[in-house]
Amino acid sequence: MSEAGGRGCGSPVPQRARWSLVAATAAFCLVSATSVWTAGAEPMSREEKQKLGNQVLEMFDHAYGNYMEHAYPADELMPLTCRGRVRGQEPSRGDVDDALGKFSLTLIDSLDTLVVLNKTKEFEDAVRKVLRDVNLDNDVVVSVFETNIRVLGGLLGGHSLAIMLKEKGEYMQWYNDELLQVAKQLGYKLLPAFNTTSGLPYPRINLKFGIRKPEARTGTETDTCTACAGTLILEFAALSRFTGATIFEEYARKALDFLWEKRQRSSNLVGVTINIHTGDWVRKDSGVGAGIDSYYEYLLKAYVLLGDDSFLERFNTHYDAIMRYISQPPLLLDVHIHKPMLNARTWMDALLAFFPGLQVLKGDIRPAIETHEMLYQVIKKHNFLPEAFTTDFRVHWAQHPLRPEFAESTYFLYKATGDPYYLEVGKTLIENLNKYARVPCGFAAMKDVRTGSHEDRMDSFFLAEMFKYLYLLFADKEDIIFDIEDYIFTTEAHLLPLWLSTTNQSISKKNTTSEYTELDDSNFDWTCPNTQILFPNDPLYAQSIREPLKNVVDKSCPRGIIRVEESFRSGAKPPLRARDFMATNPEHLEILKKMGVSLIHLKDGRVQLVQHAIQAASSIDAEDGLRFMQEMIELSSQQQKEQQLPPRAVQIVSHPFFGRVVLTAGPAQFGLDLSKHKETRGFVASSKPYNGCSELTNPEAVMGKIALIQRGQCMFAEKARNIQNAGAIGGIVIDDNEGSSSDTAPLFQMAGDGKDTDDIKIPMLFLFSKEGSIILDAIREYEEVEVLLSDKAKDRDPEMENEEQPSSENDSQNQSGEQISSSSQEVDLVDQESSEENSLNSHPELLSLADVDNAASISPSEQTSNPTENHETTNLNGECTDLDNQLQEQSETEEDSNPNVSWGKKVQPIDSILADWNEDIEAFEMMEKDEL
Ligand code: DMJ
Repeated sequence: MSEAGGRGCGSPVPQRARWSLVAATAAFCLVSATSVWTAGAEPMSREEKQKLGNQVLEMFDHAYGNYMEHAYPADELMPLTCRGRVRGQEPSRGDVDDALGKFSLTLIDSLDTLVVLNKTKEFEDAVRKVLRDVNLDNDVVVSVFETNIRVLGGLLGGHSLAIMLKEKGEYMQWYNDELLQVAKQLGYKLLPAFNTTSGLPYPRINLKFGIRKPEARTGTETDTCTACAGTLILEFAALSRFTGATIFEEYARKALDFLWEKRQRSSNLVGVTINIHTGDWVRKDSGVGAGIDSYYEYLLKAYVLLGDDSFLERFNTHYDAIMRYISQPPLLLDVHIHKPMLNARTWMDALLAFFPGLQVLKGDIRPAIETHEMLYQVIKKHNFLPEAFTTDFRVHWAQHPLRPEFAESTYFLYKATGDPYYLEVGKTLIENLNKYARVPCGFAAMKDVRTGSHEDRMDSFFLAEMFKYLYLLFADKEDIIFDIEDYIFTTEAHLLPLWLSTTNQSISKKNTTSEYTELDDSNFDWTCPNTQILFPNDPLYAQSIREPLKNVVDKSCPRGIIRVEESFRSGAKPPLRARDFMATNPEHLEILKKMGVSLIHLKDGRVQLVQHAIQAASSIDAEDGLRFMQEMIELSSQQQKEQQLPPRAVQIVSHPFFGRVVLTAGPAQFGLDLSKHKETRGFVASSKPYNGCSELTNPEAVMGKIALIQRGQCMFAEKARNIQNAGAIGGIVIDDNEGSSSDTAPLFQMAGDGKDTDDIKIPMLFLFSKEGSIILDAIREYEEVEVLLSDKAKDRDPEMENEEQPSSENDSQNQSGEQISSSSQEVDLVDQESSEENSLNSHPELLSLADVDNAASISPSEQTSNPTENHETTNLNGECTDLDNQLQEQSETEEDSNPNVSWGKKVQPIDSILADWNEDIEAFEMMEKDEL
């Protein structure tokens, strides 16, 4: 972002860097705004900034130190079990593991962070370790994308700063481009991935055997993600320019050229996945988050680094399309590339949080401020950005692997606006990390932001990016030993020097195509953005943009997206909404018929809906039917979700954990409901027999405690009754399946025994074996281990450390007095896990759409409301207004800006509707299959 800005607007600029300064100086010019800041959020004192900077350093030491002590030379630290994650030795987590190549990933990814954080001595040691220990010739299949951004990028970032330090004359005097040589070896190892006719790389490669050979175990893939193929140019070009070996830059350029060729020509958008042989779009949904994000980032940054106009022209063309279709400030919503007016989903993913930072680089500050503010409010609600959240800001996917994108955008916005508000945002990020993610052995990813439970994982990008951006946010120029403005950040926040643009330029010259001269560049700004325009003499500019959004999350009404039914506008009767539908209402049945939807009563009492568009009374009715079906699917899945109990948390509160380790636990459909009652706290004790399937032989040991029981051999309810009879105040069932973990297996609810379970009064939770063994190990080491069973991890402020621990005796008296009244029942069945089918059966009024043969005819053509929604929508002041009024107001502006919006009225031949639907269906099914 601020790269190149050090030269500043108006300083002599080499010809090649014409726009790179524009992009970069959007931020640089604005940086100067920091010094004239006079109003808005309270300015932060230098002392406070230094204090926060020091806190970041301490946190980095905690993360890096634990990795080096307990995990190195493994790729990553497992912070809960305090050991290294070695691929093959842990249960596979699927694609996530493709980043791990047995090449000490975290060490390499951390190299340039060490220099940014002023840890030059540690950097010197780390470089020596890389040169001594890292082996790139492992028989492992790795992701080309991840290896490029994290390992090649890490080596090049390390090299860039090593030569900078050497030149300064104090450190790294022995350095002789060794990291660059390792980078070059790695570059050559990745090249076979490009052996496709399209030039798009295979997504994976075997580091030792390459691709396609039988030993390689890879090379049969046909698809890759757009970001995977389009995020190579910075590292590959840097490698070429550092070494003079042009082949790397050539290959990366070819892949980018191909993607550009394949953009959807009418929308200028790209899909999420592409066939690497045919170039067909496999997933036709398009956004700025997962699967596409860094493709856009690299087009703009390739221009900044390489000064090649074609990259800027491509970026601007895409940016224009993004702002036209995807940007719905403050939201960024995926659309279909071939029908960009139609939203492809009703949720956003966390990766898009990088986009405001990229908008700063482009110089488009207003939407950056808006989206960032919306994201910040989601964070304030959930402490972290959940992996995905809905348009009405509910959690869609609850994990958070300590992603740095939001910190990145915060840093860039601070550089651009100088608004101390962004320093306060950074302070909140630091506090939340320490409060909720810090564990005794590093920082653990959040398994579920709602419960505060952890995953045994600390990804390398946490060290590569998070600490860099947070440190830089609070640092003044003199706090960094080099000029950060002379470098560009890769997508993994590795630093590449801008002087590369004038080095070994032969490749760009050779490949210059003429196509781009035909593009209309009238909307391009070739000059340095003027802060007077971006911040029209108003130091409160950023605040004035944030102000209307300040309650957008809290006060949001479920968002019924306003691509509104034409019938509302015309005064005609609104079409039937899924949420209003009643199978007993004859008028509704009549409407269904008109829409081509038939209703089938299944034998088990459920109702199934099937749509045959061809049977609809008109194409408009068919479209209404289509939307109705889509709404019904969402409603049904929403209801199913609501019936599933959310996961629970087991928090170890005794010394030395003090509440810092939170384990994800499965709930039980019987016993004390932790979401309604106070949490249960007590010391743990293993039951005898361990399976808890008969009367306990050690009631004195479990009395007043939380009993640990092994899964299996009898029903969960029976175990609960046995430990309850022995006086336990709660139970934790630990999976008997060795090595199982909530990281790799879906959590489930413990079902009852099919009989009345009201007699079970104590809370019961389930832990997979790995999580369970954290408690068992703790008992071995510390004997007395106290845990808290709850629906959400409780504050683990230092008070927890000082808090007087309630005695287990007292607990037991309270609990047993109030809650225990047991009557044991004998059953001789095996454990039953609840399933979706169970919940559907027990709620026969639910519609089952799972096996609708024409579920296919259900298209994500329009964003729908959630089932609890009233006729309300959200305005940006955060107030709920009556939909009818709002629609009136909106209709004019929408129609002005968006002529296609009245699609309900368009008369389209049924064949073409069907053809379109089929496309939607494919895209929809794909999305369902491989979301993120
Ligand atoms: C990082 O590895 C990179 O930023 C990448 O582009 C996508 N996101 C992860 C961290 O979230």
